[in-house]
Amino acid sequence: MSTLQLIIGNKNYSSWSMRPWVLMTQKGIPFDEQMIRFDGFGAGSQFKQAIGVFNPVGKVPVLVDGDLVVTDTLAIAEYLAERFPEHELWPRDAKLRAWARSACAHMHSGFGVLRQLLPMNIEADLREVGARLLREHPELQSEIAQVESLWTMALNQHGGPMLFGEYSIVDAFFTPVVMRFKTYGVALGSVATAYMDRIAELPSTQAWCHAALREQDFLAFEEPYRDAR
Ligand SMILES: N[C@@H](CCC(=O)N[C@@H](CS)C(=O)NCC(=O)O)C(=O)O
Repeated sequence: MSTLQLIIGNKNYSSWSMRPWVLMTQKGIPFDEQMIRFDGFGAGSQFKQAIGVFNPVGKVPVLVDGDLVVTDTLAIAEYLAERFPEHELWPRDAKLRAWARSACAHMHSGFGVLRQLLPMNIEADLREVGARLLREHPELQSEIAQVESLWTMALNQHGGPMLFGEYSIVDAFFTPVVMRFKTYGVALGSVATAYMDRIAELPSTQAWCHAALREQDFLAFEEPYRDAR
């Protein structure tokens, strides 16, 4: 059996790459990582040239399993869940699994304002920017409230410690949101805050964040709010 290869972007910035990376790391699924540094998303960028070999859509993450190439986080998560049933990447209970899938699907296709206005930037402290954005954008407030009520309902109804019991794909999907809320100083109620802390303290999250902090890149096209580090 060949070793899985996960192709990712910069750890400080690439929220989509973070999801399968923390999932596989947290669940003990071995893989080799290949990082393609972001230098721009234009057709002529080295990033697009390099990722284009694997993914015609030109995005990370990409999972390579022998001669099989799987693109897109949701498809990667589903592939891993099928390939490693013993790791229980989805909740075992059918109802919880359905709810976890709903939350992931919504994360994948929704929360557009949050994703646009609060891009992931693990290294940065943007609490003042966050406070201003919250004042200026009621639609951002409303998406944050939706995330919080999704987390709180799941945690209150299903007992934690993670959203639907044990750590599963859905927790990996919300990990970059936790990172964003910390960077932009988004304050939530006690149940959601405790969940954020549990996610931030996981070995997988810590390992990714330590590597992100070691990166030296300042990518202006990923930095709407800063001129330098
Ligand atoms: N729907 C995709 C989104 C992936 C995505 O947008 N990745 C970003 C990096 S975090 C990317 O590669 N962007 C390049 C571009 O937008 O051209 C997924 O779930 O994997």
